[in-house]
Amino acid sequence: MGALYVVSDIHGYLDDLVSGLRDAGLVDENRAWSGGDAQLWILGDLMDRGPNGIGVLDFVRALQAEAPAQVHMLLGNHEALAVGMKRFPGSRFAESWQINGGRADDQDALTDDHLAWLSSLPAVAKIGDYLFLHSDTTDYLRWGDSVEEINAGIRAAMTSDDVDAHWDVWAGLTSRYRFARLDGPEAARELLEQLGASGIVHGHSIIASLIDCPSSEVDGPVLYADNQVLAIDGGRYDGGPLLVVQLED
Ligand SMILES: [Mn+2]
Repeated sequence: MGALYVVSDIHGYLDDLVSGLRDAGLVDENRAWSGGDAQLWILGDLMDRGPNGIGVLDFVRALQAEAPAQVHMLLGNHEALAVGMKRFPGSRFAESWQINGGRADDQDALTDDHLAWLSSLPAVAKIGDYLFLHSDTTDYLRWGDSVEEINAGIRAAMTSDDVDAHWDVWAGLTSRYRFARLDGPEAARELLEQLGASGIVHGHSIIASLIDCPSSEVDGPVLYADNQVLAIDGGRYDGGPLLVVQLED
């Protein structure tokens, strides 16, 4: 396998994403894929909070269309929120959207094509010995006992007409800090054993909140929970960096 890169929680910061990928050699000055056989995994939350969620969404989809074996995207809670808002207007999603940085310009620009893509995203992935998740939670196990079952269960919920099924995805992926608690290392060990991997990589909970410092002081990913868990969300919307992280074997 070629080099492996992860980035998460873009939240509308298109220019930061493009320059981060360019610095990593993954895209060229025309925003075209230049990463060869490298793999890029985007761990969710393209939209909301920041300035240009739809621009990020369209850029990621264009890059994926250009290099489908190289560019991959996981479902984040903000993707679940955007789909829930669009499909169930006037439901309880509206209040969550309001308090979680939802942006009307993004939401209004979502097409059926966007929705179909967002609803079909995998929620978890196992790449080599790594387990990629958006959220630092074990709630994924509510949808299945294996990577395949979890993804099938969440995809079924995301494509169903049942508002409660959608809500459960949003709620499950919104929970956090499971691996930062006192028994976090044990929870991580159990999840890794269950899903057959040896290290978790996640976004969602900003690094500043995990190590108790301002986001402006964050300069790289943080390994915790007995070195089993890597947090990569630098907290761009909170004044931190958008981290494009190359993983080692
Ligand atoms: Mn999130």
